[in-house]
Amino acid sequence: MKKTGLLYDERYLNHNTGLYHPETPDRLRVIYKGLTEAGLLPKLKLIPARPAEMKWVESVHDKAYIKRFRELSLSGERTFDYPDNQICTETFDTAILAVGGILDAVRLVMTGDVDNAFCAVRPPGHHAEYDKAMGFCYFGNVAIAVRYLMSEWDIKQVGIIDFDVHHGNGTQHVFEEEASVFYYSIHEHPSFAFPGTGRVFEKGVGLGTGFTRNYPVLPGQGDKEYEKIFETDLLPMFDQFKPEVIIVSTGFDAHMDDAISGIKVSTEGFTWIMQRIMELADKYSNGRLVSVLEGGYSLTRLPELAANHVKTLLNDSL
Ligand code: Q9C
Ligand code: ZN
Repeated sequence: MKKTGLLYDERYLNHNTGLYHPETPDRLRVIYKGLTEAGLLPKLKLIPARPAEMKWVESVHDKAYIKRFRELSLSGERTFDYPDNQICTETFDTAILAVGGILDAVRLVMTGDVDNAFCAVRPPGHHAEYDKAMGFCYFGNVAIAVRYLMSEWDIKQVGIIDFDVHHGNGTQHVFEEEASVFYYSIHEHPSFAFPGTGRVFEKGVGLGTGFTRNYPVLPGQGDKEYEKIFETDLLPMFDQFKPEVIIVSTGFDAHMDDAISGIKVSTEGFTWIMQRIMELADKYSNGRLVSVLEGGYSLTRLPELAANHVKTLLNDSL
């Protein structure tokens, strides 16, 4: 068994996206209920949320953007940059609590208080750009976590695995010129082509060339395709890169029952994926792994997906 942290806080429910938005507080409600009913809570170290220090948010985002987001959120305005990005008066504070909680989870992994952690946060982060909210995302949660690791913990090689069904454009853009952060994304393309980036030819820029890897997957594909990608491409790449810490952008929206995508990964397929990532972390990263929730919208499947995910982090039997 491993020591696994769970970042969860009821304040993550306060970001209200209105009626009929897929990125709803119910996602976290059913995840927490799923973990509870699977008997996992007593096995986890609960990490509460706390506000992030602004310097970490500013390590990835434009100060004027942060100010604009805070003001618009507090103003009672309902959308920010795109109609997809619903906001309420609590959205800014919730986004700051997501970042702060994740940084705490990273800290606990680095001090060895836990081996790894699952961060069940809202709002998600991987689409957020330097000065623009996109795709239900406001702050680049994972990118900020990586900046924190590099400047506060002297980590020099970070691996990011993003298996959310959408391309993490925001995360990629932060690190595409750097050779010390390997960003690997598997995502659907073309079909439901949001955000449209993440083409095979996007391989990094300048010194970062070769440290961004995009693997687009056609709609209709599922477990077999993901197994092929891991065995023939992702795992060999990380065998070369040897990350000191692995950060996972965990999206469950490639699930066959998730209405937002045409990808058909099964519940067991997600477990298989996470088992391979755990093996990588054990091999190169001293087990240090932080999983950060991105998308995943099937309220009926999220409980089992989250429970299996956490059992895999715990090295518990499935
Ligand atoms: N309005 C995440 O899974 N769909 N974001 C755009 C056109 C946006 C998904 C449809 C999907 C964003 C974190
Ligand atoms: Zn997604």
